[in-house]
Amino acid sequence: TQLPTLNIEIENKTISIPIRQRFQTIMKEKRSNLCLSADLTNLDEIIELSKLVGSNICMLKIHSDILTDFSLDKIQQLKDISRKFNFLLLEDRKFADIGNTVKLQYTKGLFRIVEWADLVTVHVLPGECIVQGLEQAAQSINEPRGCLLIAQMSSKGAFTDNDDYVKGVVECAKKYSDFVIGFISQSRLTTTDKFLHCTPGVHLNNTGDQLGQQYVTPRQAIDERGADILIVGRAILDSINRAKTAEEYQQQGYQAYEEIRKI
Ligand code: 5IU
Repeated sequence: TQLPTLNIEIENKTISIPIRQRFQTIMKEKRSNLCLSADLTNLDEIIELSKLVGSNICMLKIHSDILTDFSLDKIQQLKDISRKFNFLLLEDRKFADIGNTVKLQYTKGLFRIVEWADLVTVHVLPGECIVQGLEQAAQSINEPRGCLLIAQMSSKGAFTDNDDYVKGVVECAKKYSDFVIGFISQSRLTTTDKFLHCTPGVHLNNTGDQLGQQYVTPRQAIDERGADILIVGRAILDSINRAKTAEEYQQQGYQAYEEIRKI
């Protein structure tokens, strides 16, 4: 079954764009490979922040389960802003259960993630059934949906540092490549450009935090860790001028991306 595409009107013509292509178009048009990780607990604040940095980012990542003021109305507002500024919304849900359960977690409960998140993150620990469950659920929505498979993690001592595990994740991505548009990774996993490699653990001034996070610079993330997309949280959130810092990460990130990936 074919996943739905987003219909966009350009010069009175309706053009259908699948999510992978849409992501790549956004990156090129906005000259941005920056994903802001808005790990904030207030959705009103995220909404304000998304207007401030909307033109600098290609994606906004949130954790809806840390929000103290979540409502479907407010998340719709965020979705509208993401359309206006042309960035994707990623719910960093890190699904990790059996197919039937993730289907419910994706569509039901307070958050009804499938209704607003363009993309979600997924652990492949349960096997390919997790992707099957999510893909099935996504077909109930008449908008393009996709996911990023967590292949590797940035934290110290991560059990994803295992070649067989990572190989299995890549195989799964290839098998479900309509719905899986890329990875959360710490190295280049495929030779084709089909899968977007999104890399967290990026900071210009720090090397880590007190809880196992490990940082590299934007250039290192692209050059040494094989990143296409830089996922940046506290480097921007904790800075004195979030807008200016976001612009710096956008510029440095995209310049390194163009040079290193030769796009
Ligand atoms: N994140 C990581 N590392 C990972 C994965 C996800 O840091 O391996 I998978 C998330 C956690 C947080 C964001 O939401 O990316 C990074 O935030 P900071 O840039 O503030 O460390």
